[in-house]
Amino acid sequence: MISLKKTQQQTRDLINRGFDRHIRLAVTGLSGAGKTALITGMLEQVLNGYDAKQLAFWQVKHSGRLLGSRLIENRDWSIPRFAYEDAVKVLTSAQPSWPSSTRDVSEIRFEIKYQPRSGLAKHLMDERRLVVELVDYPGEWLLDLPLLQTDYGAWSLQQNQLNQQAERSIHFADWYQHAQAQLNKNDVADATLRELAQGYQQALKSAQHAGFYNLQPGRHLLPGQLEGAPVLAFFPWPFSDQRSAQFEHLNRVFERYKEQVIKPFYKHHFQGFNRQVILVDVLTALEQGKARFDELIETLTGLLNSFEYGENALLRRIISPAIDKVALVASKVDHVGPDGQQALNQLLAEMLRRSRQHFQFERIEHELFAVAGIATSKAGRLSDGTVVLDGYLNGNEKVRVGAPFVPTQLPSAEQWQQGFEFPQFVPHFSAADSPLPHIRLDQLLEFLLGDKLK
Ligand SMILES: Nc1nc2c(ncn2[C@@H]2O[C@H](COP(=O)(O)OP(=O)(O)OP(=O)(O)O)[C@@H](O)[C@H]2O)c(=O)[nH]1
Ligand SMILES: [Mg+2]
Repeated sequence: MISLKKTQQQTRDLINRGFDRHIRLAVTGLSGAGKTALITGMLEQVLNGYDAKQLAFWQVKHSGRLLGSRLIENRDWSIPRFAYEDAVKVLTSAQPSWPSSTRDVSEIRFEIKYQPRSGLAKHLMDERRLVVELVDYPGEWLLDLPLLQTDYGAWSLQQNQLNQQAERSIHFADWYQHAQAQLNKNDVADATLRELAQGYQQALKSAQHAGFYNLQPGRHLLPGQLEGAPVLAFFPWPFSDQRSAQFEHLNRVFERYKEQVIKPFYKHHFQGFNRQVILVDVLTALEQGKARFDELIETLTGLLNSFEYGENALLRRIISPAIDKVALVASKVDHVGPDGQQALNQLLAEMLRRSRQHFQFERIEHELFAVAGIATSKAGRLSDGTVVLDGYLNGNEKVRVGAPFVPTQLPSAEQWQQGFEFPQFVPHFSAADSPLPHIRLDQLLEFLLGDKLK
């Protein structure tokens, strides 16, 4: 005889399964935007955020319905697991530092057990589960996405124009001169093409070092396992006249790069993601000055354009994503005070105006946030009303600085002339500080996961 208890358990399992939810979240951002730190911070809060006050805006936590969270095994065992524990270890070691720049793709999954807020489900069972998957990857590789929408000829013309711009040309002028001289010769050996590709790679690296953002192809900057592979042996055709055998050859390499490198990457790692964080380091771009700041806006707009969330979108054809929510996030906001964070929100809205119009049109829910995945400073107000930030610069040197100014709109010529500078606080934690402090991750979690935790 089947016991009543067993029947109840089976019913509960069935309902649980029926109600199980799944979110695959892509954290998207250029190199250095703060993806790895954000993922680490989110895991810190989800897994160890004991204090509901610290997570006041994450409703499931604040209302006491969160039963627990834990890491679970990845679906695909051939993909490295995101090194969460290592990240926390370096942040809280005797000489804390940031996790290093990401060299390869990794994934991590966690599940959240919670009590439903109300309604039918509450009577039928005690708990539900939400599984969340996060993907981390080197930001450089994101830069290849727009290549899918172009061909070699058009891409070359576009890159040539870009590389002639005043501040960029410093890094590319020598290469163009050399490339034109070499390609004008009658016989161009394969070795010459390889050498020119390497030269272009060096020019891109030098531009990256100088703070430029629009750097394609991304695998030139971080080839990973493709170091030295023939599929990377291309560069923009440096003449406006595109009729030549070499052009045709490079055209074929370019198409192979799209087919064999870019598409598989997005197919494997961005498949089935349904929510997206677009992370932007606005503060560093402000520090870098107008030319780089404008380039960041152009690069992001181009990128978001190729993500095209609507019907005929390119990525829909390749990986069929069904994105229903996008968080537009300014990162590292612990370098400024609360007013500055507010301003950053508005500034980011301006920077992404064209993309936001697109989201609006496609009816994709999107919201702006200013967050710090890991907060290295504490804001305070002095008796005279001055807002200050306390933190550490260069290891053990504790400092207090006035909260810096952040423009709410695209800066004026005068503001660019004055320039921007923000304090570079460093992590100063110990293991006892876990869960590490954050700024507004609870609001971000609520936006990204809240509707699935009701
Ligand atoms: N103060 C502060 N600095 C941050 C924060 N997040 C990132 N940073 C800084 O920005 C750097 C880059 O952050 P990452 O998280 O490695 O950036 P990423 O997007 O993963 O970069 P790639 O792996 O190179 O694509 C870190 O080394 C820190 O110096 C933050 O929340 N607060
Ligand atoms: Mg990273």
